[in-house]
Parts: sequence; C-alpha cells; structure tokens
Amino acid sequence: KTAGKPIHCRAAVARKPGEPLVIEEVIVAPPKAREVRLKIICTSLCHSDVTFWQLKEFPGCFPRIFGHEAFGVVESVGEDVWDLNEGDSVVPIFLPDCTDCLDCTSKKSNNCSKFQFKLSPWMLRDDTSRFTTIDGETLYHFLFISSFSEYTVVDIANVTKIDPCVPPNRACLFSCGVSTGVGAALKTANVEPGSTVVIFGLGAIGLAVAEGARICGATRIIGVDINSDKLEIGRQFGVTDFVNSNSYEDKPISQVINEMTNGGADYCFECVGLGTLVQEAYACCRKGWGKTIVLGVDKPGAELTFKSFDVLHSGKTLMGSLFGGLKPKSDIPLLVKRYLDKVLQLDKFVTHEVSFQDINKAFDLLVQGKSVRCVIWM
Ligand code: CXF
Ligand code: ZN
Repeated sequence: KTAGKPIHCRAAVARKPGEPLVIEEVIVAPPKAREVRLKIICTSLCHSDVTFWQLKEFPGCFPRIFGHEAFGVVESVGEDVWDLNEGDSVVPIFLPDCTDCLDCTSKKSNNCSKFQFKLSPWMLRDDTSRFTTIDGETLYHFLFISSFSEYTVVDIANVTKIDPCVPPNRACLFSCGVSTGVGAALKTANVEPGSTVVIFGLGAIGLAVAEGARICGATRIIGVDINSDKLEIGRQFGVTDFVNSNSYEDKPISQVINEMTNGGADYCFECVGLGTLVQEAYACCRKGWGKTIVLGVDKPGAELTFKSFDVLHSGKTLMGSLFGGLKPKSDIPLLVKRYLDKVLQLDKFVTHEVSFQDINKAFDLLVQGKSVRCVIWM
C-alpha cells in the first residue's frame, strides 16, 4: 500500500519557458488534511498550459509541473476528508468550490470566497508544494492541479466526483475547456432557441460554445477565426457561417457581422483573449438586448477601453465568465448527465491522443492550431 508514503513516479517537468518538457522521476508527498492524492489516468492539454509555459516573467515560474485538465482515481486521502474515498473516479478542477462560503452556497456565483481563485504556483491552502525531484529540488504546481504527473496531490475543493462509466478520455474534457465553453452558452448566456450567436476564436472553448449554442437551439452560429482550417472543424460543431477576419482589410469585423445579422447578434462570445477583439465583439452584439461574454484570457495587467455612451446607453451587456459560470461540484454532474443522455457530444473534441512520453507532441499540435483536444495517456 502506498497510502501515507511518498510515491516515486514519472512527471513531465517544465524546466524553462517554451522549452520541451522533460520526463523525470519525481517524489509526490502524501496528501495533507483536506487533500487527496490522485493517480492520473489521462490528461489533456488546454491552451492555458501553453500560455503559462511560454511566460518568461511571473506568473510564469519554473521548474513546474503543468496540466490541469484530467481524469484520475483517488489513490489516498488526507485527514478530514469525508466525501472522497480511495478508488473514486474524479476530475480535478482549477476553480475551487468549498461548498460552504457565501458564494459557493449561492446559485448566483461560482467564484468561491473562501479560496479566492488566483494564479498560485502552490497548493491551495498552505502555499507549499507536494513535488520534489530525487535531488531534493522543489517543483511548482499549476492551477492547483499539476496533472502532467502519474500522481498529484489536490485540495478537496478542487475535486469533483464523476460517474465511472464515462470513459477517461471523455471524462477529462469536463475538467476545463469544454465545460467552460458549454457552460458559457448554457449558463452564463442562457442562449434561447432561435438565437444568432457569434463566436470569436474557434479553439476548444469557441467550439464548445458552438456545441452549447447548438444544444440551446441557436439557429445561426457564426464562427470568426484567422485560421481557415477552422471552417471545416467549425461545421462539425454546428457553425453555420464562417468568417475569416483576415480577409477584410477595409472594414472592422464588427461591421461585417452587423451587416450579416441585420444589426448585430443576440450573443457574442470572445474566446481569444484580446482587448481589441472584445471591443469588436461588443460592437456587433445587438443594441437593446445583445450580450457579449468574454472567455478569453488577456495578458495580466491588460486594460479595456470603451466609449461611455456605447456602454451606458445602448442596452447591451458586457460580461466575463469564469469556468463558464459553472459551479464545479454541482454543475459538472449535470453536464455529465447531458453527455450520458447523448445530448452533449464530446467525441468530436478529441482530435488527437498520445502516450505520456510523447507529451511534447501535444504541445506542438496545439501551438500550431492543429488539435482541438489532444488526450495524453499516462
Ligand atoms: C484559466 C482561467 C482564467 C485564468 C487563467 C487560467 N483556467 C484554465 O484554463
Ligand atoms: Zn484550462
């Protein structure tokens, strides 16, 4: 039995920004109080892993174990863990859900106030690491998860149980990007049947918004991207119109959309993380009732500017959405039910699968815009 003892296993360590990960032997400490140690079965690569792996200055920090979209099984539990047991199937989720603060007990929020979401390189509660190398070097965590390791330790606030009948390479998708996009359409926007939706950026998040909008009965789903390969993949996700934003030099993309939609879309989703694109999205949601929902993550410290008149006297709404507005512990089971009922389609998100030793291939594919989700099997 491994419970209570350190585990030696393989992890993909990011030693320097932008450089290939190195598979190394690491030591994973046993879980402390209110923590669990997970055996990771598979993990998938989310664009946030790539973003922070490329960052040279803080919040980039090294050496670090990335990965936060995963499926695993509880190997052992620390003290004061009541609702998770050895052998449970789980998805780790970067957004904490303590279940008892003002936010976690309100259906209006998914932004836990006991554990404020932050870009910490440590464990959630005590700002320490559970990873060391065999030379005794401390390794940083990522988004409280660090799933690019055969074993990892996570806080119970970052774990959601999942029905074990979901296959691992589908279960891991609930952990971040797909849930975020689907949640943004279903929960943050609550898209009505017959709506016109515009999606800026057809990566996994944008395609998941399309899947959510399709489930909600949107009739027109316009995809905007600079990569024409996204036309074909978008079609598979129910995108009805594709606009290549690089093909219009003479007019802003918001004007193209306003002309196509006779005055603007019901819902615009920004899934890239560029201030200028947020402005464009806002400029082409319909006056009176249009909503623009921002999912993209801009550089830390970036600012957004708008004309006061346009914001205050247009009847439009601009809002951000963290994890698609989903409450990890209560909403993920509802999405899982939709998947098991064959309403939510997940197969098409997984474009590639590789084994753990080939993890750098997953990075290459995502950086080149060739994959939607690449599942990495441990
Ligand atoms: C993101 C969410 C917003 C901040 C950076 C990380 N999470 C997962 O990909
Ligand atoms: Zn993510």
